[in-house]
Amino acid sequence: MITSATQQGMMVLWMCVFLPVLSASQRSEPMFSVVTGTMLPPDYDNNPTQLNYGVAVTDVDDDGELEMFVAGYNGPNLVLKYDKQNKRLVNIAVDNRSSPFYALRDRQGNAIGVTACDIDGDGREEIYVLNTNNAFSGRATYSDKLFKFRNGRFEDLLNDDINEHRDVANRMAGRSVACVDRKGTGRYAIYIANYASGNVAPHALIEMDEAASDLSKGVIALSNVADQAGVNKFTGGRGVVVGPIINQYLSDVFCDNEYGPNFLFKNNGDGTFTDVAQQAGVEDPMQHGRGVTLADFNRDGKMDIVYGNWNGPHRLYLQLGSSRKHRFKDIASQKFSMPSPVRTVIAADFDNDNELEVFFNNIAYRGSSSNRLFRVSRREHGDPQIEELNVGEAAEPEGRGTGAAVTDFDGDGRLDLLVSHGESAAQPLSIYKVNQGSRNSWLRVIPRTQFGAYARGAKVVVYTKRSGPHTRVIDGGSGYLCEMEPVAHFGLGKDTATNVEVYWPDGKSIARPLEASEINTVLEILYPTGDEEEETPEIEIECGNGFALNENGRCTDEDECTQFPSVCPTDRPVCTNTYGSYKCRANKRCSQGFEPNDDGSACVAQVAYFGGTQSSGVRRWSGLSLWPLSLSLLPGLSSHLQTGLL
Ligand SMILES: [Ca+2]
Ligand SMILES: [Ca+2]
Ligand SMILES: [Ca+2]
Ligand SMILES: [Ca+2]
Repeated sequence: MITSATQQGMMVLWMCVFLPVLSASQRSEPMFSVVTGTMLPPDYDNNPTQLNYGVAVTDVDDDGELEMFVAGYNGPNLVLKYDKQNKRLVNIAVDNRSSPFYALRDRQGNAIGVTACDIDGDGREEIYVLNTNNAFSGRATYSDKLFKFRNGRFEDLLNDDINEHRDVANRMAGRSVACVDRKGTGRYAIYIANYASGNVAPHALIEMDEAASDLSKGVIALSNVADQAGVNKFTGGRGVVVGPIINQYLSDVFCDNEYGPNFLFKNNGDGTFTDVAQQAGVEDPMQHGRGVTLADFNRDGKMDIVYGNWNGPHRLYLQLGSSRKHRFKDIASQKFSMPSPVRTVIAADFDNDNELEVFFNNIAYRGSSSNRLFRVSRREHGDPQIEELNVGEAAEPEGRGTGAAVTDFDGDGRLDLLVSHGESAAQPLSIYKVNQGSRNSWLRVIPRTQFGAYARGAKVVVYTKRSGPHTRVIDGGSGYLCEMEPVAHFGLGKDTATNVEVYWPDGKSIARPLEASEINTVLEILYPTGDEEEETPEIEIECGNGFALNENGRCTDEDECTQFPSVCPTDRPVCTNTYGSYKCRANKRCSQGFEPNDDGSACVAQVAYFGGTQSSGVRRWSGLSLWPLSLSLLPGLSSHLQTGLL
């Protein structure tokens, strides 16, 4: 007998599965082509058919090129390196005990989350792997691993004698991990989004204890500082992303959680954090977060947050407000927010046309579920426009997608996409190349820490002649269980980049003009030591329309309303300064709770502060009476969520 409640649940599922297929207009040219067959054909050594999860992009072998570390769940972790001669990817973590990468395989660990960053300040990134052996939540039967290159090979620091009794070997079932330079020292902490079971397994933050360590002897003592940093909360941890989200340069942390509100941890500047998710309107407490990433979609210099909710509405939270009040509003369109069994979410300019795309990796879960791609284009004086693109062969409707990462492994200036699969079926990895935009210009910027490592969490701004400033954050962990390449990738289309600014997590910054010869290249930018600040650049910095150089040599928004008091026409005399421009509107008075619309022709409700229960994406679905019900409330599904899906 099928009960009516079960039927309702099934209807929801059927809608999840088929609505995206019916609604995708797919008029554009396909974005991705599969190249797995030539780049990484499935085989036992390099691309085994196994359960894989997260992917981190880091320089594992220290040769200056980036590799992809893939978390293997029921098989070894893989380290995929691009072989330039044979134009294919090979796994350098080979099954040979004499290999320096042998320990990275860690066949016993059920690895899901992975992230890399320099925790000890030697300029080389360590690799943190989160394992979830035999547990969905709470205590796991196997420790996480923190691999450091030492004594000619990778070794696990958590297994060192000194760390055995420091309560740092995270034996909890968690999900995502990410790197955060919480004090701007260039020595990173690992943020671990554990999945709590009651009062077991709060979020953890593990870093080197400098006083207890002796770097000259290779002794690295680790501490869990989650308590003192104020992030040791109990929740169903899922996605984590790090960067100057509401701070200008300090690294903040955003977590999208399951069975509980999200966290937006504002960095207080002293290594502690305060959760401001409620004030910012990003708690989304009824939804179950998965993949998350940061991007500045409207190019106002403020980071926006985009994430997927498991079979719930996906969010595109645009950051509003001044530097003191941090508020976000969900601008996801109906198509964009369409619930799906989502895993990783990536924002990147895949076709180098200088507008960002958002890639949703969906897991085929009780039926097929295609991956989807949207372009989010900036609009002058309006919220960005969202259009669905044809994802091409990366749709993989039967793919059991569990993770994905971008990097440009063959160095042609166009991003490549790796998708991992697992969970409910063993599938090999797949590799995609972008078909579109081969004639567009690009620029790749790699900032380094004071120790020479990748500056995860640093902010990179590129100013252009026509499309304004483009802002990127060097990824310290995003997607879902993943970490993208430590590179700020800028598509330029036919535009010209005029100068670049980098802001490190300690507030240090540099600005320098770009020469024509630097377009279509990779720029390494070193941490400023102080001497180079005095140098006078040979060519002048051009900030572009609406921006001017300030006394510190940085491009800043011009306040046209103050500088040119009569800049607005008499029929629209009210001037509002905006980032890179200004707005003029008619003088209209509105009653409390309302504000004039953009042109001052009418009063509209003020952008509310979404106190937390529902945000606009939910309300848009009110036509479908079932949507406000989260799937977890439907009988028969909650137990599956609790036990089956990682
Ligand atoms: Ca390398
Ligand atoms: Ca290191
Ligand atoms: Ca923004
Ligand atoms: Ca694009």
